[in-house]
Amino acid sequence: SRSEPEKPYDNYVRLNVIYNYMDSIAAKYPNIVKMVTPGNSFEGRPIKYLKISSSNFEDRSKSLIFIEATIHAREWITPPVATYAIHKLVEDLTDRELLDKFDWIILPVSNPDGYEFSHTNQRFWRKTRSIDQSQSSRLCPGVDGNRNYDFHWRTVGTSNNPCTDNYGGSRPFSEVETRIVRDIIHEYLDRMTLFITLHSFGSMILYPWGHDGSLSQNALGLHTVGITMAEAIYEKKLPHFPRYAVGNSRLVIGYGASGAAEDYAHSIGVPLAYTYELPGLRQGFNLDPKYARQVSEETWEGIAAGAKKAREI
Ligand code: ING
Ligand code: ZN
Repeated sequence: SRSEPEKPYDNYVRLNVIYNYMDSIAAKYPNIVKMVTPGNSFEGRPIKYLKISSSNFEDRSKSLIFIEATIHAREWITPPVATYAIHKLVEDLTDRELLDKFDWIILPVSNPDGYEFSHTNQRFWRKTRSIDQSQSSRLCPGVDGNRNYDFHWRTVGTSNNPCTDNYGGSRPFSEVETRIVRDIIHEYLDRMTLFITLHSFGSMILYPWGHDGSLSQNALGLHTVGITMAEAIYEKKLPHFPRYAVGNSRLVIGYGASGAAEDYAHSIGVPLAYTYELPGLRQGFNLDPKYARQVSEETWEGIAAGAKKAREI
């Protein structure tokens, strides 16, 4: 007998396990789930996302939520959280309202090259694996995807030196991995109400503007929904997990950064755009995988509560 595919939200798993899970979901629920492969990474790995809708995704009638993860390779708790969201929406259905009221796009691994490299070569690799024309880039591959977006690009908390971890790239959107995320946001901008980019670590919910610490026109909405998300996580978290902090990215995390996904999405018109810094406890990027399921469950509670709150404001 064939065994069930391994669940990518109960442990840290390699890219093929995540993709096998997505493939199996798409094959099993063809009326709800569509697999999209918009392109390949720099090293030629497919980048895959799921479009999830209880009606017809293409009739564009519902507001849309976009969850993206693993632009930073070493942040291993982020693919479990993204794939668990797929599980809850498609397989579990206890939150049926969330499937009825929204369409969803879930992209669990936006940087597959870096993610695999963090398994095979360097555990704490952060960037993509691209090389550009410069000599130093050949010596030091990779661009920080969360500094590569075209919003105050390469001005704050970033570098023009390819040998640093926050290298912004040779130009905005130099990376195919960030162009793919950009293109999803643009394609569905007219109905995208909520964008969440998953990172670790720190137990924080961050919102624009990350480059200068100022607040956007929609700061009240961002804070209201952010607080709602954090409260829902609080209800579900384990006692020894820290309480989430909610606020402006630069103020809460303590450093400014330009060219981040959250700021770009908000700057072009996504009303609610967040960076989640998932818990690291004392272990940081190496959060014990025994907590993968717990973090996935509690974070889903935050996303679900935020989605419902977003409908009120
Ligand atoms: N943290 C984010 C980073 O890219 C961030 C934090 C996001 C700062 C957006 C400013 C704006 O540095 C991680 N863990 O990558
Ligand atoms: Zn990150």
